[in-house]
Amino acid sequence: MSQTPVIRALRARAVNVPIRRPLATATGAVTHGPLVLVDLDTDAGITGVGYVVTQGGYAVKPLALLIEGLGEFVQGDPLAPFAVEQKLRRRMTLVGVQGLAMLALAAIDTACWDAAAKAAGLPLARLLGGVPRPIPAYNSNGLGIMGPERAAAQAVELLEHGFKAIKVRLGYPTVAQDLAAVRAVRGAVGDAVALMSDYNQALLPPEAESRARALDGEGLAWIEEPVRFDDYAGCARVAAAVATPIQIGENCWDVHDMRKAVDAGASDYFMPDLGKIGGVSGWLRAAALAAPVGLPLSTHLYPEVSAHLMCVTPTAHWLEHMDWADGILAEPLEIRDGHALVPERPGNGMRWNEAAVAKYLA
Ligand code: SMN
Ligand code: MG
Repeated sequence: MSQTPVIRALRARAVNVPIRRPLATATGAVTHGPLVLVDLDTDAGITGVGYVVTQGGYAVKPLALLIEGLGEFVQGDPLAPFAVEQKLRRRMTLVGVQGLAMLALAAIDTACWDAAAKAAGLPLARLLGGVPRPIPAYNSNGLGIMGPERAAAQAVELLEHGFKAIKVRLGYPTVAQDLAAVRAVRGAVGDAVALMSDYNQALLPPEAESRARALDGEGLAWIEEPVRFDDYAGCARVAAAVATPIQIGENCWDVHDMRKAVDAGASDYFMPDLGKIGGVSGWLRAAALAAPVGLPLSTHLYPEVSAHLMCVTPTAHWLEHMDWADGILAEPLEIRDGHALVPERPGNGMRWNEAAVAKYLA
């Protein structure tokens, strides 16, 4: 039996990576990917990597400090992702395992699993017992709140790489404008393209219900986050009122929030965020919670690691493709015929483009 490597050191770097297609959502504009990159060194000469998204450049440096601070607790520990995760959770109990603290945990967890897969010489999907396969992906880049004309033009661009699914952001001042954006995009891409939509929590339940009813005949693949993410009863009300599936999940912290949403019948679909759900370990629990209730799971951001996880998710649905990390990756996730190709390299497949990282350091 080979020996389990030991964790030597954990380094975190804050970067702000310009994104190719800036995105205006109902809650604000995104121009840069605010990422914290983690490198976890072991005594076996293997380094595990992972990143988390902070959703704001102001948070990248504090989060990097938090990650390095937490990393000190696991220096000298065996490279055992579950044991590391449980130890850190216990240390964090009095802070609360959510917000930046949860993102820190997720970053370390992701890097641990990457190192473990590299130590086994297997891609993460195989280490977890799955088989890499092409994962159906939608192009979620761009298509912000930009008016019907610009949205229609950009929608056509987003069909690059054989994408057959895209997502339009809604939450315009009026329902008539929402409808105009949806119809303009649909007119530009045709009926064969799956069209997701996203309100980013912009509405109160009564307004959400009436807007969802107005959109119900538009053939949308789903309506995402019509109300604030943790108003599970309000969300269930919208879901009950319309035939179009309701999608939520990207803002739920940990599988505990997800469980509340599931118990409330809040949505037809669910999309955990790798960071907020608690990294690879958290995702595996989310997949286990979704399986017995047949809840289709899609991913949110983090397409590189999420693609591996979809290979071991019984109710795997859609992968969200966001290219925010492409600018700092030596080998960005490859998309072909609208599917993400899960790399066969050992680990999660990510390697930093160090020159680019140096350029975008916060
Ligand atoms: C989203 C989330 C975070 C940043 C930009 C956009 C959006 C999505 O809610 O689901 O892609
Ligand atoms: Mg969303």
